[in-house]
Amino acid sequence: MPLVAPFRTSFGTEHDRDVLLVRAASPESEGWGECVAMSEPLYSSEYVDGAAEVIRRFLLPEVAALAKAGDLTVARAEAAFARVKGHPMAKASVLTALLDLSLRTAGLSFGSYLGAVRASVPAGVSVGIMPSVPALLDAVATYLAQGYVRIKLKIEPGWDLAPVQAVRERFGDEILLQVDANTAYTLADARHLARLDPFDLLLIEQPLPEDDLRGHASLARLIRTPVCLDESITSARAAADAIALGATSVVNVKPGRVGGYLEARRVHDVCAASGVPVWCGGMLETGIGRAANVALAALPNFTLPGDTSASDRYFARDITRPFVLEDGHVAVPDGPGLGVTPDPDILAEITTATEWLPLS
Ligand code: SMG
Ligand code: MG
Repeated sequence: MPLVAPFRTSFGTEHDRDVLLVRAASPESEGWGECVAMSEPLYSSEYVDGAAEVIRRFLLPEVAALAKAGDLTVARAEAAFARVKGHPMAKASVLTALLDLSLRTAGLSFGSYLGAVRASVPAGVSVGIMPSVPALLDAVATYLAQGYVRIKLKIEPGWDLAPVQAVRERFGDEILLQVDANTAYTLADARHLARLDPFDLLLIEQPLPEDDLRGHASLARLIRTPVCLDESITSARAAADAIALGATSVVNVKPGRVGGYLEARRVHDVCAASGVPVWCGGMLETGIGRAANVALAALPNFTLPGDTSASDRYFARDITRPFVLEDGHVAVPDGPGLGVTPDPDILAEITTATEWLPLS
């Protein structure tokens, strides 16, 4: 799916989204899950073709074995998937399709199942690295005019202080502003990153490598901007460890990165128990992944606006009914399961390959 504009981060530029969808079908109903892996392993080690292979070869046989024994539930599938090391995004896509199927069958929405306490969630927007500061200011002005309640700037060495300063000067101290480095710095950059302190950012997201928890803990003591981990938070246990070490004081929850919505809720719970606020990250999802994210973002400890933007921030035409911004908020779907389904005509138009894997 072509993106409405290229999205540049410290690790690369996305021009379009190669989407892998999982559909689970039973005689009564169907369920959908979206795999958030990118085409290349640059955000994390997973990539979309690899995820398809893991699903086909290692995950679906586990689902088939459970189904054959008459034991198939989402919780049991999650437990069975634990035998397979890693590959959380592949696992999450299958588990989400199974969860959607079972919730649709039961007539229960994702939001009610997960424990949503809000009917809509405030929407932030993630703004990529731009060719120039004026181009960035134009983009931010457009998003603010649309009603986004929080701006996140992607940063990297050479594109950090100047864009942040320009946005603060142009739009003032009132706007909620944060930055995301996607692991582009090292602890040796601590003094440089401390120069962001005067700009009163909500947080700096994942400045250091994924496995550098100790570095993040040290950095957190050297800068005033709160450190928020994204890539490093691979499970509820990783979240608990990062909090205990002082490596993170805010957490970005991405269901794909932690292996699904059950684990994402555990991350939320662990953080809540430690008094650490969370927000919902984004992976340029279509309406399928977005529906589930928006439901998750309605849980009580999601106290900061997430990267849960409206469909038109990403795609000229989404595959589901579009998510729209109303007064800076996106509504949590309340129909059974995800509450949205892909439009068959749109799906047929953009589908490049389909594989049907019967379980028996
Ligand atoms: O879905 O709005 C979105 C994108 C939010 O910046 C975003 N995601 O590190 O948080 C992040 C990035 C990862 C994906 S970048 C292609
Ligand atoms: Mg991030």
